[in-house]
Amino acid sequence: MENTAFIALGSNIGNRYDNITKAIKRLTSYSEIQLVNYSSIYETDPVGYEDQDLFLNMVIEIQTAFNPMDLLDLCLEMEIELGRKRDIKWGPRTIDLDILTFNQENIQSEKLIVPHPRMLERAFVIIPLLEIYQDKKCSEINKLLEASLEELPNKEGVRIWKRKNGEDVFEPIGS
Ligand code: X6L
Ligand code: MG
Ligand code: MG
Repeated sequence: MENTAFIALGSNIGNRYDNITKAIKRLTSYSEIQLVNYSSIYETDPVGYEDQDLFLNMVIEIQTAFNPMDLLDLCLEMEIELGRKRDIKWGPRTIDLDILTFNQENIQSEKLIVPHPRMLERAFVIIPLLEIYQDKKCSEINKLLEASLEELPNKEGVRIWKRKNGEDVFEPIGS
């Protein structure tokens, strides 16, 4: 498990919580993937295409033996398994799995760009990601994330929905 990746999850169709937890369970059912950390779940106003339902968004950190392309293929396969149809650009989806970072690598291929090119422009990504990085006390990236967040409008469009360490404890891989 030599690689560390951060993945953003989002859902705004059907049972959003079910979709997100199913995706995490399926991803981590592979022996090549281990869940290291996860954020709280946030309910977020849709961005880009606004005439759609509210999203649930969160970020997970994994350790993986997969290479970036195999991880991407697995994510796309899992999106289809969980019923994702791609019709409207930026439209509603049962599940969206975006690779945010893969180690410290810079990948510029046709299929995959990492770090995710728009991650620093999206409060629904930065806020949960900051939660996990704060746990790691990684101050350089924390500062970048905090500075990026400060620039963004509509941070109030990202509201805590299920707190990781709250009364209503969230169990992404079941008990
Ligand atoms: C100007 C123009 C500013 C476009 C921003 C931002 C476009 C984000 C697309 C943008 C712009 C996106 C989610 C979402 C989408 C999600 C929430 C996208 C692509 N995915 N809204 N919108 N959560 N809340 O996961 O991210 S579609
Ligand atoms: Mg996305
Ligand atoms: Mg995506």
